[in-house]
Amino acid sequence: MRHVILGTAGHIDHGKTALIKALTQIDCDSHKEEKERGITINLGFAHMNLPSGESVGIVDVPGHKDFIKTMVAGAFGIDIVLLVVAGDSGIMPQTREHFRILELLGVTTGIIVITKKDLVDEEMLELVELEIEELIDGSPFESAPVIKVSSITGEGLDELVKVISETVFQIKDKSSRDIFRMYIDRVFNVKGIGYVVTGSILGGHLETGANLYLLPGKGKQLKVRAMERHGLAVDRVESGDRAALNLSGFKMEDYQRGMVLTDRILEETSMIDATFRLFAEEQLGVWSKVIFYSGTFESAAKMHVLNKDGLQKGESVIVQIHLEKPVVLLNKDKFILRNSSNDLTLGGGVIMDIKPLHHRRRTPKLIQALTDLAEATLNSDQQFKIIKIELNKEKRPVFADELAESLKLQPSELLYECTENNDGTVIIRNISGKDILISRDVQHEYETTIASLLKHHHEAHFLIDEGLDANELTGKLGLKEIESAKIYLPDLLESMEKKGVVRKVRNTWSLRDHQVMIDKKTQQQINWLENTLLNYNKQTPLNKEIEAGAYQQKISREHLKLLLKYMVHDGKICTSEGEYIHANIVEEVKKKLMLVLAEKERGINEKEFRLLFDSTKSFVKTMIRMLADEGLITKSEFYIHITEKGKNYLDK
Ligand SMILES: Nc1nc2c(ncn2[C@@H]2O[C@H](COP(=O)(O)OP(=O)(O)OP(=O)(O)O)[C@@H](O)[C@H]2O)c(=O)[nH]1
Ligand SMILES: [Mg+2]
Repeated sequence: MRHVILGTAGHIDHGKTALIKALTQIDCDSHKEEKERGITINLGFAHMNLPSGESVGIVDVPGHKDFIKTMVAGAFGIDIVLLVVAGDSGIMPQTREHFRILELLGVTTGIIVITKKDLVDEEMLELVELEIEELIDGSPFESAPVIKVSSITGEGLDELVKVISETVFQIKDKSSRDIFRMYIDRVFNVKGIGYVVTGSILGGHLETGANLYLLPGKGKQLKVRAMERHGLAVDRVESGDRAALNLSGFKMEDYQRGMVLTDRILEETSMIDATFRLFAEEQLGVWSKVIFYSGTFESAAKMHVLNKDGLQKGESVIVQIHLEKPVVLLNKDKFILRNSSNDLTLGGGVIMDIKPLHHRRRTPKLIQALTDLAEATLNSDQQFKIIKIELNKEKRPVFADELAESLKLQPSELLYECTENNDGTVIIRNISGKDILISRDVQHEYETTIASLLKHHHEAHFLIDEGLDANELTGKLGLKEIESAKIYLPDLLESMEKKGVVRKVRNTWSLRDHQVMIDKKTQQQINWLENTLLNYNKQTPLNKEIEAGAYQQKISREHLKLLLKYMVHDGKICTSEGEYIHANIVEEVKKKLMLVLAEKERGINEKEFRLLFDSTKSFVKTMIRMLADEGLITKSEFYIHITEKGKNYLDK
C-alpha cells in the first residue's frame, strides 16, 4: 500500500477546490463563509481512490494572499502537488508564491494542471503553457507533466487521474521507523465519541491503543481510541497518511494551534540554527523581525544572519532564529518566514540544529562549523557528518544512546553510520556493554592534558612514586559530573598504559618514566627527620615540634609534608591521623605489647599501657589506633585485647 498525500496550490479562484470536487466528489469548501464568499478559507480534506486500488489523501489549500499561513500548514507534509493555473488568466502572484513555498518545503514532485479549459481557446492555452514553462524552468518541477482540464465538462480528468496514478508510484517509500509526528490541523468533538483530531502524518507509524503526547506542553499522555484513514476505520496509520484520531485524555484547554502529536516526549526549543533563502524582492540586514511558520506552528521571531552582513533576493545564508513561543521541531524540518507585518513571504529554509548554542559573536571558526553543518544537513547522505558535528559540540565522551536521542536517530543507526562512514575522527569505545563516542581530537586533548597533569604532580611530589587516581583526574579534566566519563576515563588510562605513557602505581596512575630521585641534600633531610623521630622514642612528637625543628633545618612546611609522605611510603615511619612514629619503635612496642596481652586475660587499660612503656598519653592513643587498624588488637571501653590476628603475629 502506498502512503501518499496530494495537495493543491495556486492563485485564488483558479479552480483548486472545483478540481478536487470533480476528482473525488468531495466539496472541500464546507464552511458557511466559504460558500458565501465563494473562496476557500480553511484547509479542505478529501481522498481519492485510484484505479489501482490505492487511496491517496488530499489537502486543498486556499489561494487568497491573506491565507498564506493556512497554505503553508496544508502544504507541510504533502508528497505531490497539483499546481493549478486557470487557463483564462495564467500565472498570477500566488501561483508564484505557492510555487516557491513548495520548493522551500521540499515538495519536489508535482503535476501542473491548467483548469477552465472550457473557457478558453487553443491560442490562450498555448500562451499559458509558455508562461508555465518559464516558471518551472530550472526548478525541481522542470519536467513535471502539464495537463489541461475542465472541472465543469470533465475534459482531461481521465488523463489527470492516469498521471496521478503514475506519479504516486514515483514517491519513495518513507521510513515508518521514525518518530511519529502529526501537526493537528483540525479538532472536533463528535457526540458520544469525544475529540477527534486530524493531520498529515510526517513520520513513523501508529497503532490503535498507542500512547501519544501533545507538545509542547505538560507531556500528558493521550491514548488513541480509534483511527480513520481517508474516511475508513483502520488499526494502523503511517507516515504519508492523512489520519483522523479519536483521542482519550484530550482536553481543549491543553490544546493550542501549532502543537504536534508525537509518540514520545521531545524537547521543546525556541532557538534554532538554520539555512535560509530569501526569495522576496527585499533586502534584509543582520537582524530582522519575522514570522516563523512550520507545519501549523506560527510564532513571531527574530532572525540573526550569521555568515553575512545582510542578504539580497535569491541569496542563501545561515541564520539563528529566536522564537517568541516554544515549539517542538526536528532537525531537517522546513520552515517559511514572512515579514513582521505578515504581508510578504520572505523565503524559507531547513533547520539544522534544534538546540544550538546562542551565537553572540560571529567568529570565523563558528561560521566554518555552521557551514559544514549546513552542507551536511542539505545533503542527506551526510548523516555521519551531522553526528560528528553534534559530537564536536559536546567536547566530552557521550553515550551513544544519548547522542542518538539528541539527533532523533535510533542508536543502531548512529552506530551503523559511525562504523560504516567513519573517517577516523570519531572514536567508539564499548566499555562494560555501553557504547561511548568521543571525537578523536577531544580524546587526544585528554591524553595530552593527563600527561601534563601527571608531570606537574610528579614535579611537586618528586619523592613519591604515586601519581593521581582516575577519580582525581576526572575532576581535574572537568568531567566530574559527566556520567559517561566515569567509565570512559579508566578505560582511556588503560589504553594509555598499553601505549606506554602511564603505569599503575597502587591505585594511582603515574607517568611511565617517573622515578623517585633523592639527591644528597634530600637524603640529609630524610636522615635528620628519621633521627628526630627516633629520638622522640615513645613520646609522639607534636606536629608543631617537628615543624619547628624543620624550620631550623630550612625545610619548608610543604617540603616537610612531602618528606613525611615519602618516608611513610618507604616504610620508615608509620602514621595515623597526622601523628608520626618511627617504624622501628612501632615494631618494638607491638612485639612487647602482644606478649603482654597474650598473657592477660582481661586485657590492659590505657594507663597500664602507658606505664609499660613509660610513654605519653598521645603516644598510647596513636599506637592503639595503629594496631587496631592493623587488626592486631580491639579496644572495648576501657580495655585493650589481643585479636586472633594478634596471636598469629606472635606465633610468627
Ligand atoms: N468554467 C469553469 N469554471 C471553473 C472551472 N474550475 C473552477 N471553476 C469556477 O471557478 C470558480 C473558482 O473555483 P474554486 O475551485 O473555488 O477556486 P479555488 O482555486 O479553489 O479558489 P480559492 O480556494 O479561494 O483559492 C468557481 O466559480 C468554479 O466554479 C473550470 O474548469 N471551468
Ligand atoms: Mg478553493
